[in-house]
Amino acid sequence: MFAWLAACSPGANEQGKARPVTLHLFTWSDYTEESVVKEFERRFGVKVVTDTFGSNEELLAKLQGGAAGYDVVVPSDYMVSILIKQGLLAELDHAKIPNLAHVYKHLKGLYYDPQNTYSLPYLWGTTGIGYNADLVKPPPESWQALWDARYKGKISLLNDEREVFGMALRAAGESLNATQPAKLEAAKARLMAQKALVKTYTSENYDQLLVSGEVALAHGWSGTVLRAADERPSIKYVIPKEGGTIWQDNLCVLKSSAHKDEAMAFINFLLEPQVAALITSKVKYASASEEARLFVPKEIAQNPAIYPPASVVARLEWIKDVGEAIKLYDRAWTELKVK
Ligand code: SPD
Repeated sequence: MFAWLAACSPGANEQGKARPVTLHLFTWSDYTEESVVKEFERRFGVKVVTDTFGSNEELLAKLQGGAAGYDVVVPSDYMVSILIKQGLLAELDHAKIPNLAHVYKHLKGLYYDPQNTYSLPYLWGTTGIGYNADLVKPPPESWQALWDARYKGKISLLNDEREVFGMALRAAGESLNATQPAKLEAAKARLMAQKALVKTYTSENYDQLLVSGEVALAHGWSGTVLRAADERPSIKYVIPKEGGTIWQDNLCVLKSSAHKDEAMAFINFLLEPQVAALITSKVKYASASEEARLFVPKEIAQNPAIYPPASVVARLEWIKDVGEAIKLYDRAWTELKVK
């Protein structure tokens, strides 16, 4: 699978230099293509150890709690802003990441890191509803489907406070970045009323719950639902008419990393077009690499659920750092989960 890589770029180990470095990657669950990691290890003589998280808040809590030893982390957009403010990210050396040239221009320099000083775009996607068309009739068009009592006990929501509150806010026609206490209270009341219908809040196994039929409707991320659909074709993905989240996950190096050169080499490797194409083919999220799209199978490159057209993107909103208002979200989320 990787013959072309070995041929075009000699790795450090091929020159006989053993580098006893272990790089620690902290990323989303189900977000890695094993053959890619193996190829990096082979070419660079660097071992990669992967640990996973299920939400941006979990990543932040682990880093704030002093989790030591991670080198490369993969926060989403708004979390990049927060990690920058907290002084946790290292500046990237663009000269060591020439594959940045392949990244779509419109995905660079976004609001959370205008010069890409600390982060480079990696994979992006959307948040919508995964549903089993054999069980859910008619097909959902609105977030209100997640409040449909006919599906009591067969609904899952992401275990993610910004996504869940964002969804409840959008369902009511509000911005998913609302900060007014009254709007958040109203969203919490709607989510409390919905709770009796919800089987589970999970960001990590709703694809399997959809496949097994235990869940008929899942609030979820595009690629994860599409992977479930590969296993069970009656599973479909829709972005409700009220709109939802667009997000981008990013490659960053921690300021505390002891292996910054290897971390930059790893980021450059992940953005190599054919490597990025393999990752997208596996995880079903759109690659930030424009060139990568040339190397993915047609069913992926032309799938509007993976690469949504501009008319769909226009209905989507980015989650942003809400500053001090995050305390309102945190409190409301805790109340929702404990009651
Ligand atoms: N299973 C990995 C899914 C990665 C999703 N990125 C999350 C964006 C959150 N707003």
